[in-house]
Amino acid sequence: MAQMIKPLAFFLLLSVLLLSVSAFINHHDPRQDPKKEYSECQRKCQRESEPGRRQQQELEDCQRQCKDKYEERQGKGGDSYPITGGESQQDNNPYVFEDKHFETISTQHGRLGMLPKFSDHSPHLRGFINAFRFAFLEANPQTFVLPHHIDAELILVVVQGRGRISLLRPDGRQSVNLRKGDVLRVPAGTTVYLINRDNNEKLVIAKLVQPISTPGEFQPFFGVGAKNPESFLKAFSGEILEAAYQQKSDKILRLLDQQKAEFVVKASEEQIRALSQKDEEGGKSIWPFGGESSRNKINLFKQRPVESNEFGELREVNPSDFRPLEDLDVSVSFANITKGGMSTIFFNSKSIKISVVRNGEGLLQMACPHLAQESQQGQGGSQERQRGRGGSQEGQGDLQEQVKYEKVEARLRQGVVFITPPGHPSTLVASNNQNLEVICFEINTRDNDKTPLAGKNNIFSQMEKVAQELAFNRPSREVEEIVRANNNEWFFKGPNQQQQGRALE
Ligand SMILES: [Cu+2]
Repeated sequence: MAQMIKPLAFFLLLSVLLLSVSAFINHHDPRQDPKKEYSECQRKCQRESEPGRRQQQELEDCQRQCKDKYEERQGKGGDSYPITGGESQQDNNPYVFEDKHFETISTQHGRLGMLPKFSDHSPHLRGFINAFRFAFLEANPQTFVLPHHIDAELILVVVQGRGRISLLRPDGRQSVNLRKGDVLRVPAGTTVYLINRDNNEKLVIAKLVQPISTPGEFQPFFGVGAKNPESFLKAFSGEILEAAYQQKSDKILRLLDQQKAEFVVKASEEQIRALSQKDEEGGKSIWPFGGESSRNKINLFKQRPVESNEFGELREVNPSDFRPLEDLDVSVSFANITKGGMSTIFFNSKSIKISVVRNGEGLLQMACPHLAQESQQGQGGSQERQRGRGGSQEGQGDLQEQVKYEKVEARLRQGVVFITPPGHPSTLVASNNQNLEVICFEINTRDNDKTPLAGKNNIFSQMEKVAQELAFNRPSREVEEIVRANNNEWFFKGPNQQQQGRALE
């Protein structure tokens, strides 16, 4: 008997140790923040509710307990955190961001939204992606965004609307008209101002931001502004300003105090017209390259599709098409999936993808080994204990982690942002009512392969017959029957109406 207990005790100790080590690595102490604790609790319920593990009733009880605990900590009535059964899955999704995740500065005439550092959202987004941030700018019709620079490299994609951007550099000004689909690089420290030159439509710009001094952190610098934003010139003393501008300092300060509006200012029709000239390029080109690829903008929507059929199309702007993307090693793409269609299941060999839904509704599904490991670690302790009670003698074999994948699923609608890490197979499904339009920034794009797992040229169909037989343990004919049945490439007809309706409800 004692012989049996010893390994068992060692075993329990080891699993407790492993658990605490993994909790330390993930370094989120959920107790610090009731919201986080609530999310954590909900996620745990979800994990433990996999078929066969827990019944629906038990899941609901578990979720209710989380909610009760949360309310208790918040004090009843005072919670602003959205607790609705349907939302909870999305709240806990480490790869998906919705409106509420953005840090937003709203003013009368526009809005600036920024996602927190990815690692702050989830321990699963700790890596290389944190060199970047995602932000968007929204300017109302006929407005002017005050001149500013930031300590970050910027890639802009015009999601919607008609604008004009001016880039100020020591050697001159470049002003470029913007329309939807335009991709533009703004070098770090370039002073820019913008107008929305449309009468009706908002100007919406998605931004990939790469801070250059502190990883993941950057600041705007406004030269003009009174209160919010304040002009950075007001940080200097009167004598310095007088000496620098050779004017009385009160005169300078009076000038700086005139702008009463916040960072987006209403403009008159005449002012907009006066600023809406043809593209003009003063001074040296910002890009020290010759030829076509030195253009300062390119239109994503006008690129010839790299994949296209009746179920969808994919357009791309790569560093080879647009040299200003080269040093950041980023490409930008646009998937337009026909209503009722889906993309193939595929993975990116190297690139990390940040996608934003431009239009439509749909579904994301992705296979993630990390979440599955987390679930296994979360359950390891109780499983061991059960085995212990049952007197199992299986011993060390149980310590082996199983190779498993958890389904990451998210409902997509306009403005939702989601991350697809490299190697993770995923697919997008458009709803039956509307095309699903998605704009993607792909980081680490050099030599990336998009590897299809279904449809024409999928990698299973490229195995030798014998390899197929060995891998699947079935005659090659049977394997081929499945992996070669779908002859479409990249975009397919989606799951049938009924199933999809359920998934998308
Ligand atoms: Cu993962």
